[in-house]
Amino acid sequence: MRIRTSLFASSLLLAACGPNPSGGPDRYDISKMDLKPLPAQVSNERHTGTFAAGSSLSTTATLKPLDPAPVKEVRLDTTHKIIEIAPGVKFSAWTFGDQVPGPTVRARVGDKIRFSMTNRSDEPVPGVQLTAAPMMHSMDFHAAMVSPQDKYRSVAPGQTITFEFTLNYPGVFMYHCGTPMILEHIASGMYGAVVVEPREGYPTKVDREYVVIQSEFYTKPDPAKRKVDGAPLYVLDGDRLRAAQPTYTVFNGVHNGMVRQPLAAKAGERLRLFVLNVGPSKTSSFHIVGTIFDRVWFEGNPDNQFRGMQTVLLGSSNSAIVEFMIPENGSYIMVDHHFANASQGAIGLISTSAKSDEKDIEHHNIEATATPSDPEEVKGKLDFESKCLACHTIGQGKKLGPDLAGVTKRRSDDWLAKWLKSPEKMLESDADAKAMLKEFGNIPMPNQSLSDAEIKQYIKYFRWIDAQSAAAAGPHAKH
Ligand code: HEC
Ligand SMILES: [Cu+2]
Repeated sequence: MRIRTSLFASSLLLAACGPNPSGGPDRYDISKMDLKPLPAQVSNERHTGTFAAGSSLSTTATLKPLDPAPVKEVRLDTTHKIIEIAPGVKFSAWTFGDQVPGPTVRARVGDKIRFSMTNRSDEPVPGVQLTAAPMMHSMDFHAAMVSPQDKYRSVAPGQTITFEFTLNYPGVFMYHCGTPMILEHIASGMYGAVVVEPREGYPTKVDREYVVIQSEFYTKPDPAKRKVDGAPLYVLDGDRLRAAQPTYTVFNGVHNGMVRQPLAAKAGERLRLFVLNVGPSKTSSFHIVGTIFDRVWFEGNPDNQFRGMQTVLLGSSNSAIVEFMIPENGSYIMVDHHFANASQGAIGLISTSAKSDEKDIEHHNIEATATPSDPEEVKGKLDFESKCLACHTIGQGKKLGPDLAGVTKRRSDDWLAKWLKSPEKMLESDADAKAMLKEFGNIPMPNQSLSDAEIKQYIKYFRWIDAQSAAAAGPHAKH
């Protein structure tokens, strides 16, 4: 009797979801789709004013709720502008909607997107005279089913293209510039996401929704040594680009951006992330430390469902919706589990404390979000985050190695320089180093092959940290 009931229940489920081979209604019935969009229009009219417009657009990681209008007017103009990939790293980028990644479009199956784009790559950026030369650009929506030769045409600076299409499949779709060299246009920042909900909405309820877009940057210092606001300008490194050797791999356009500004959540909540891997050339092994994906909808379509996953593998332009619980208070770490990519900046936090790790700030009096201003200190901080965080923390207690908050108080600059140059020599000859080795379970710190210039930057960064906490502590310092 038990068996019969559950068989009955599962056949009901089968009938209710997905294309049904036995002849039931197919929700992706081609004969019911709009596959006859009007031809694209190209004009010499230049749009002025805001670079991105439309009530379906979200410009940050927080995804706005669905706008119910069945026709979505979307404007994403292209610009050339300087963006900041990491603190102090100013990069000459090309954009949709004047930001990288471009704004996220949210719509529903059956909705029509009425798109327009003016190529404004020839407009000077206020206050900056350094942007790249004007350039042809185009728009390729993976969410559309249209003739690329018509809709994805390149338009010249000053021209406007408009076209419309109907959304036939749910998913999280990439959009990008399709003008040759496509690789260069994507690597310069021309991409974003379209979230298409199923016609009937998602089958689950969640408390918060965020968009996480992974992408690579390939940078080199400007050969002409130009500067922006006193900081060196970085430009696209074509050799690294073709060799698929990024300098930064990031979430939402910024190196460790969501470490400095974590996404908010509360214990007990259910979250939905819309995750897109742009590439252009690397895969992402998307994982969140501390939880399990209750549901994964590969490519953002609930028909492609996995349960209880630890990691989702995303090729270039693949996506997924992942849903999970925040089990208890803490900071849950989003990473590309290809750790070489994570060490280049593909790390972010979902945190239950708005000011992340409040306890530790109180303890060590360091603002978690504080960033030094001196370029050498900034370099030290970035290098520290990518090379040393595996074994050290600053103000969060010991890991494999000591907590480095206060290290400039217990060691001289000379000692630190010698240690960083050659820990193995120090462990042979220096009594303090030997004592430390003993305290850390006889695990020696591996030589990090640092240059003298890098060592100087680390020490400057450690000095800056200790100066911060001394200033914040004032006369009431506890230790
Ligand atoms: C694989 C783990 C590991 C990595 C990576 C690592 N360290 Fe260490 N570090 C240690 C250990 C362990 C010690 C403690 C001494 C020992 O046991 O050799 C240490 C000690 C230190 C000390 C001395 C601390 C004190 O209190 O005197 C400094 C400074 C330091 N590391 C800096 C760095 C920097 C900068 C980097 C990144 C370039 C780095 N470490 C990368 C493991 C590591
Ligand atoms: Cu382009």
